[in-house]
Amino acid sequence: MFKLSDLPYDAGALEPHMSRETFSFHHAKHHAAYVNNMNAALKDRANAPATVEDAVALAVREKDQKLFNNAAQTWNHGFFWNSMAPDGGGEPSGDLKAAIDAAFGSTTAFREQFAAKGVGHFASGWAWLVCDRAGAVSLIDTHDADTVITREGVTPLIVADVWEHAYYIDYRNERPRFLKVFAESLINWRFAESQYAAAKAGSAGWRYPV
Ligand code: MN3
Repeated sequence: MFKLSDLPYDAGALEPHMSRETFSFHHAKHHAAYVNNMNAALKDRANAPATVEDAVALAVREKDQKLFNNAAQTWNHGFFWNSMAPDGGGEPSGDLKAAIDAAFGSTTAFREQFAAKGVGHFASGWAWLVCDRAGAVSLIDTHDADTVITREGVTPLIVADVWEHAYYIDYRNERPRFLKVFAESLINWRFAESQYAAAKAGSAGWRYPV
């Protein structure tokens, strides 16, 4: 049985950008429900996976959409909490900063293009900053529960949840305002840099805690 992963900060730590009330629903109810539903989908299986990453891979192999939706959403939310930090107004540095400048022109241009990627995504899903094995960074959006961890050679650096439940309490219907705040004031650049270093070293990066 997998557990709901803890937040890496206090539920009030991202205020005023993301409220304690949002976390009381988004983490304690939405994320928790995905974990519970994943566990229910895995109950009584002989080949029970040892990690959430393995549960996602199993769902892909067996074309089990219900398991995939709940396992991928469990993973994506754990990654999303780590993609934000209370001091998130900072800047990327080092190799990651150089890769962002090469791909987008500047950190400011990255922030605008990342927000635009999330705004332009139709309906529910996720906006990602990813890198390839050579260290080149790019933007990807995925629909519903879809995740980039099933993609060969792709390492996620940052993700923004663009499901309405991610922003409706704090921003109502204003997804563009939420994504502007995310891109400018919430990104955990030290986490993105650790993911970037892992990708370049050929290692796995962040894993959902078990
Ligand atoms: Mn969500």
